[in-house]
Amino acid sequence: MITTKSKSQAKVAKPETKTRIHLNSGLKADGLLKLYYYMRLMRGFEDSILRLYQQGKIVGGAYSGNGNEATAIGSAFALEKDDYLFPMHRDMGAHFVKGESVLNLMLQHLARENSLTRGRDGTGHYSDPSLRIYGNISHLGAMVPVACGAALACKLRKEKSVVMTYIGDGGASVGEVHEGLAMASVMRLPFILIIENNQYAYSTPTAKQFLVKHLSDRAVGYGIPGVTVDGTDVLAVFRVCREAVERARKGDGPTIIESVTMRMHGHAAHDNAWYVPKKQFEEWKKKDPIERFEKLLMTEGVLTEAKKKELTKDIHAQLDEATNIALEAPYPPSEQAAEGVYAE
Ligand SMILES: Cc1ncc(C[n+]2csc(CCOP(=O)(O)OP(=O)(O)O)c2C)c(N)n1
Ligand SMILES: [Mg+2]
Repeated sequence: MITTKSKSQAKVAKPETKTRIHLNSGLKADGLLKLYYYMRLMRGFEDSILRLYQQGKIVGGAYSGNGNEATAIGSAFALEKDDYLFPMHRDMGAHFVKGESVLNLMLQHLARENSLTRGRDGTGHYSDPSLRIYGNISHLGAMVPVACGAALACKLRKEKSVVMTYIGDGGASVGEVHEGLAMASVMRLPFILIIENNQYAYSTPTAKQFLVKHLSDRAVGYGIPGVTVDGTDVLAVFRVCREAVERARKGDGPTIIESVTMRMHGHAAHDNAWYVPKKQFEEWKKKDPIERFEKLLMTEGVLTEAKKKELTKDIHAQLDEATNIALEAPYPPSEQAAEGVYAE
């Protein structure tokens, strides 16, 4: 399935409602339900974050990966426990898949003292080394060489782990992305780069960002495989990522995967995305990753209305509990504000 551009002309998935999700993922019912659960949890969590932001309980920014659930979940689901995940700001669900708790992520967003960054940050700039999650570096592109460095470490230590990271359609233009890929390819590092092409980089549409047909076409310049996948189809994303992970684990080097999605919200909560044509949102709404997958699971008899109700109740209970605990938790003492902010 994954081939270099010269051998295959992977098609960019257009937002058509007709596209059928493929079931041949090698996953059994429990795996399929897990994908669904994590996508629902991601959306539920981010909706909670946006509500808390509107209530003035979150300072700074509040980001959402609405529309990106299939990409974040399908990709991280292809990783094993000992693999490394370097997620970006649209990949909240990937943290959950890798084992992060709802409470830890809630504490982090509410900048509490007992959060992963001890209240120094209220968005995605956090890590949890115990789960091999290294959360995003704010400077777009900078994380790619860092993730490649982790992949080099895996290779030097003869570990069988692989490293997966993400970049946006806009971030993919940053020079460090090229530097990282140039190194990862020639050193055949166990590295997977997912380019999340969600049509916009803040207010800049992709037409003003690049001229290649598919961002995965760039792989040919590094001599590595590149594939474009429908980023609203969780099983398609999972399949291409699993293949890339297997290649990387075997020592065959990196893969670039372009996952085509739509950023269904503004850049962050402060942005109402006035610059996106309404029609574009309407077209992509028909391909909502969660609704598509839910429909498929219902048709295949994997999901029932009763099971959906039970799962919805469980997600709401988890979110309510985490929100209540986090809101009660203290902020860090102000006299410690400068501690742990700079490297020694
Ligand atoms: C080097 C750099 N330039 C600018 C920014 C400010 N910034 C943060 S996110 C963003 C848009 C990124 O767009 P894209 O890479 O397409 O990712 P998306 O937000 O669409 O997922 C910008 C300009 C930054 N963080 N780093
Ligand atoms: Mg983008």
